Amino acid sequence: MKITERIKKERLISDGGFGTMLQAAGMRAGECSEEWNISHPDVISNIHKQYIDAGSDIITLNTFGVNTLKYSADACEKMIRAAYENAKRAVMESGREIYIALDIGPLGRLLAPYGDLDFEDAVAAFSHTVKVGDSLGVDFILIETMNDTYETKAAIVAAKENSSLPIFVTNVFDSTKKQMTGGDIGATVTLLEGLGVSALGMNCSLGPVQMNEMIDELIEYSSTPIIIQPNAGLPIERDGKTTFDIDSDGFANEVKKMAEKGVAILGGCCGTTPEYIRKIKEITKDIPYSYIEKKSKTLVSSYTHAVEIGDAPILIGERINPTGKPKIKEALRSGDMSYILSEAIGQEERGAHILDVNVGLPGINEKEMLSRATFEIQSVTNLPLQIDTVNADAMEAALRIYNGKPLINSVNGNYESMDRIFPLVKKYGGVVIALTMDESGIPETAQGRLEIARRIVNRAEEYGIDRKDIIADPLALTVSSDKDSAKITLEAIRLIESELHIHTSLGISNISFGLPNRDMITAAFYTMALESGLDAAIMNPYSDEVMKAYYTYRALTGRDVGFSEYIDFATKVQSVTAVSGATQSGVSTDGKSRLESAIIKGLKADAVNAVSEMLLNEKPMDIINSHIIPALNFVGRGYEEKKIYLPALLMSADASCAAFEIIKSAMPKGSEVGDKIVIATVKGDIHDIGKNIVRVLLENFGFEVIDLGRDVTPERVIDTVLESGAKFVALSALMTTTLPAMEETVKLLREKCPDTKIMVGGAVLNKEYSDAIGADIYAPDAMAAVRAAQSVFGKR
Ligand code: THG
Repeated sequence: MKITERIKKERLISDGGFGTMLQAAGMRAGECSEEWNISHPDVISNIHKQYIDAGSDIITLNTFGVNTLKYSADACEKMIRAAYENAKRAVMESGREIYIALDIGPLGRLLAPYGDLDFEDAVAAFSHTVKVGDSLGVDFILIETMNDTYETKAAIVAAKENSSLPIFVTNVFDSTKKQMTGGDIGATVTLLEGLGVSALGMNCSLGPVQMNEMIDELIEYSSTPIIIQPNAGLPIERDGKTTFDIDSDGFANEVKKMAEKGVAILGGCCGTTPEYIRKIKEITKDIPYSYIEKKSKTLVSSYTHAVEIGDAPILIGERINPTGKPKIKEALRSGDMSYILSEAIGQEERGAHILDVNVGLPGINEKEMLSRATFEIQSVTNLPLQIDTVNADAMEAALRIYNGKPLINSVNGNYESMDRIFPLVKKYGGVVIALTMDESGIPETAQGRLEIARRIVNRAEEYGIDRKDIIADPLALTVSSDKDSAKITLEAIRLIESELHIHTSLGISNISFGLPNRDMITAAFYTMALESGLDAAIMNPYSDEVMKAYYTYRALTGRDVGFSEYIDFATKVQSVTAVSGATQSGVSTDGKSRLESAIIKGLKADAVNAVSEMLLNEKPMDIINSHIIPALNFVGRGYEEKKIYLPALLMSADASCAAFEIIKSAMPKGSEVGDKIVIATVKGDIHDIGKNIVRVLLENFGFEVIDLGRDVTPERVIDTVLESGAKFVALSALMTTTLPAMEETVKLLREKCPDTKIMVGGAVLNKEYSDAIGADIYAPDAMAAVRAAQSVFGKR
């Protein structure tokens, strides 16, 4: 039976930590574990066998780290083939129905714009692994230990394009319930369900106790079966060895609660041996199982969070649209993104929840421009986007690189439109706005518009698209040419919601076209529409009248507890004269604060322009000290307070770096001497994302960083420290298997360079471990690393 059918009927048990077993079998730190598929086939096969004997229904190929960014395509293929042969042998010997998962882990590099790996290059690397796995006959694809939603999307797209196997995805959350690049549980579930995975959940990094605290939230969002594979608790250091703090009985007791909550697949990650699997099999065997309940929330997402449509009124900012806006037209024609990016930020600051992105203009390449705009806008704002185009190629390009589940504007009741757009929705995920019009135009009656909405919902269902992912837009048309148009549109809103039980949107600005003082009519219409049940308005967030209607409606309908939002807005509106346009509300035109705000907002081009102007009458060092450093500190503080996420921190670093380059060329040579820091990912570890992030930030805070890269021997670290005279060393490790190499490096440093400060960090480390191996400083994240360096060098 297919695994997707099995998990409808019963809970399954997966295997435990493979690295743990390999280490026990004698693999040394730093060895390529997948190479063992070829050099030690019996060892690998025997590990699978032990898990099967312990009760695993699922075993995972030893292919976690195999990808074409690390090894040649040929070497990858050989390792995957050997992994499959080893697993197949264990399955044949067992005589049981065991599912074999092709295991895909992270590539070990960060995607652009935060890192340097292009989205399509990531897709290509994953595609190779998928093709090989698919040809061998695995039962499903397990994309695991993912900590960046964008990379996860690349892996899923690769899987869908090269195979029709079920896709399961597990993610790594930290103790604040976020992925490394900021995605929370809602964003994760929304993205993954949009892409149509068959199971989703979490693994690694945390133990079962911490994961149990997150499972309720996972289940609240998910209609997809949940898979959980915790570590055997948190890592501890004992006699030079890494162990974990929960034994098999403690583990099983926690996992039991997960089974009771309805988790479909249970297993383990680092530190969990066949003993752990045996215990969870035993303890869960009599717990009744039922398939996860279907949820009906309409959700879109950005890389950080999900936005629900259908609960509170939603504001969709309409300003990134060239219609009637000469400035945007000019920006699009010249390819200058900075104006568009400031419009994105300005609308976010004004309170928009979602941003519409429309760059259609005669004479420009819309496909290229829309995907570029989508990519750049999602790098400077946390808001979900609404991709708005009638060009299907442009739509596909933008949906592909969008980091989340977008709104799609739009389909209509014409079959040609639906048959073009729905396959894209199915492939990339999205909530679609359904315009109630077709080849014959817009029906004059509300009933006519309802019938088109019904047709669209039915057609979507044929494509496997749920009605919760369709939002009907019965079209607001200007009242200036038809006195009944507002009335009919509002009636259509009511009719559609009561008959079809789907949510609605309207472009409310349309209603006032051709009339004086448009905002007056638009705002009144908006209130009427809300009262008729409108869920989302495409609107101008700079319109005080419309924003007043929004806050007032929330207050009067009991949504604004304590009237706090109303009071906040009302007092602001009183003291500010009309705000119109991003130049006033977004980026200040004043030279000084312009650089600071450009860096804070991560606007690179703006930062470069600002700094070039400033250099005409300010000293380079003054610009650094009075503008760049304060801006970076501001962002750094926001990150520490969890108001800003890692990608935004890196965008700011990037903007400041660009500004810094300009300043450097204007500075007298040799006038600046940085404090030196040697940084390395330890021997055996090829995951250097964390290390790269720390390097970028340290450089941006003015330190001179000597980056030794990844898989660095202790000897090389020592030699570099001695040669350079650096007094500070930063070491990172991501895998438990390389922790011994970190300890060795620390030991050797202590011996040969006793006056050097040693800082350590990485996903598997914690303070206790850092103390146990004798490091001076444990940095839980990149900003903490900067703060530590500042305090060591007396810069704080
Ligand atoms: N439904 C859906 N999508 C839509 C609409 C809708 N997209 C387009 C439009 N209607 C909503 N977006 C806009 C964008 C701009 C304006 C109005 C609606 C607008 N522009 C002014 C003009 O044309 O004169 C210029 C405004 C200015 O610069 O201040 O009003 O109904 N699904």
